[in-house]
Parts: sequence; structure tokens; C-alpha cells
Amino acid sequence: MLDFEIAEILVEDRPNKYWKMLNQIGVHKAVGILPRKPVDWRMQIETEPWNYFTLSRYKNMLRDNGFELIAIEDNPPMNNIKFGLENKEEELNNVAKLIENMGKLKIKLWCYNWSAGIGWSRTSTHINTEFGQVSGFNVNDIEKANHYNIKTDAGTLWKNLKNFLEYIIPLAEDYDVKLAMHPDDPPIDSFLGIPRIMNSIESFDKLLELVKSDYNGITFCQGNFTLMTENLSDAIKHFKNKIFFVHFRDVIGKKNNFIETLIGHGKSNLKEVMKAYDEINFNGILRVDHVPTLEGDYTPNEVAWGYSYLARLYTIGYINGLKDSLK
Ligand SMILES: [Mn+2]
Repeated sequence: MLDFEIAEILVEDRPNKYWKMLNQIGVHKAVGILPRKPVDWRMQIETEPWNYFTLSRYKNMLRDNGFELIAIEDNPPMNNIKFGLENKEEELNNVAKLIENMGKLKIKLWCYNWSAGIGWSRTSTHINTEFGQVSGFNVNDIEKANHYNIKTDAGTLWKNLKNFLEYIIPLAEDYDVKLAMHPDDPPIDSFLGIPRIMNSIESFDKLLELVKSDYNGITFCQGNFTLMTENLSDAIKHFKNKIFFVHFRDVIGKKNNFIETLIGHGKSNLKEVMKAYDEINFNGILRVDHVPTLEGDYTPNEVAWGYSYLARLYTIGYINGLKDSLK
């Protein structure tokens, strides 16, 4: 039976009319970020937004405006941890603080990634399509780009990930916060000279074996997993209850060259996808991921692109329709 919760990612530092619209179409849960916005007119930036007080105030702001904060999809700086550099201790302490404070505030899921150096990336940001402006990636566009100035290899990234999980999973268990690894986006072999390791079905199998725990799981970002396999619904059935969090989106193309799409226009068979979630009794958290910007739509200033509201509302309707069709 399908029993998942739709939660929307809210990146703004104050309520807006679209939050109300989300409430009106039945979305009352939120995935949050770390609230880094200036807190007063001196433009004083929140330097440690993983602290209890800051997270608590953020959670209250969401609560007072119709949303329960149930997940955080953001992290303190982690590059030193990922690369295994000497000054990683401070970063580890900050991640530990985040997990502890999330636990105290009953925010029970943390979405993180192991993309070292460079996070999710696109080579084009405003491609006009029949279904709005979308982002895309073409590896040819970065052929001549300078490489990142740190050398590492896949083995080192795996070793550092194992060390990290051995340190953080026991804390996550104590504080009842589930870890959900997001794939490298795009899931290519290396990016500007830095290997990527969370980029295949097999690599996620390996992640789950590294540290066995009910708190070690996956963010099933459909837009990435559909670039790793020809059969997205089989991948869902494969990972079963290790899928803690779903990013619902779609793409056209291959991992070296793709564009994002309005839901229903991509390469995945979404009806089969929803049936697969039904079959595994998915009861985690699901959010809409990147969407096209429709004409005149509003995209929060806090994010680059892909989070305009009208197409998100459209996608939620689409998801509810798929879900209802299985009742
Ligand atoms: Mn995603």
C-alpha cells in the first residue's frame, strides 16, 4: 500500500502565497534547508545554521505557517571530510551537531551526498522547450574546462565515506535521524577531474553494505536513477525499504547529455514507477524535484532554477493522480 508523505522543499526565509497554495492542495509537510539568510538589517549571515536555536526558530516559522518540518536536505561544509583532508574534524563536529539537533527537534531525515568538490551541476540553465525553461547537461560543454585543483581517486572517496558512516551512523541511530544518500548529479564517472562514486545501482548496493543499519538509506532521485538504468521501476523494487526519500522528476537523454522535463514528458514510465512504490509499500517522504519554469512563474531568489512554483503544483497534482489510480 502507498503511504508516503508528500513534502515540499521550502527554501525561503519567510512565508509567501505559494506556501498557502501548497497547503490548499494538501501539502502540510516540508523538507527544509539550513537557514543561512541574514537575520537582521546588518546583513549578518547565520554562520552555523545547524545550531539548535537557529533550526528551532526555522522549524517554528514553518509550523506557524502550515508545515511540519520533517527532513533537512542540506549540509554543513563537508569537502574536507569527503577528500579526507587534515582539517576535517571541524566539519565532522558540525555534521554531528546537525544530527544531534535534528534529533532533538524530531526532524527525522537527512538528505546528503558524496559529490566531492562540486555539487549538482548543469551546463545549461535556461533552455526553452515547449513545456517551459529547463536546465540541461552536456559533457561536451565542459571538455575544455579547468579541472578541480585537488587530486583524489574513487578508492579514497569510498574509504572516506566508510569512515564517515562509521562515525555518524551510530549518532543517527541514537538521535533517530535517517541518512538518505543522494546520487551524484549528473551520475557520470568523473566531474572536472574528480571521480564520482554514487553514480550506479551497484554503487548504492555498496553504500548499503558499507555500514549495515536501518539508518543507512537512499534518496531515490528519479532524475538521476533513470540515467543509471533503463528500468526505473526495477531499481525501486531492488532497493525496497532502503528508499527513505524520493525526488520525483524526469529527464530526456543519457547521463552525458540530457535535459530535464515537465513531469509526463520524460523518459520514465511513471505509472510503472508508482506501481513499484506501491509494491514495496513505500512509506517514506517524497518531494517534487526540479521542474521547468513556466511562463511568468515565480522562482525563489534563494535557488538558481528548477524550483518555480506553478510547475511544482502541477507535478503534485500529477503525483496524486498516479497515486489515486492505484487505489
Ligand atoms: Mn534530486
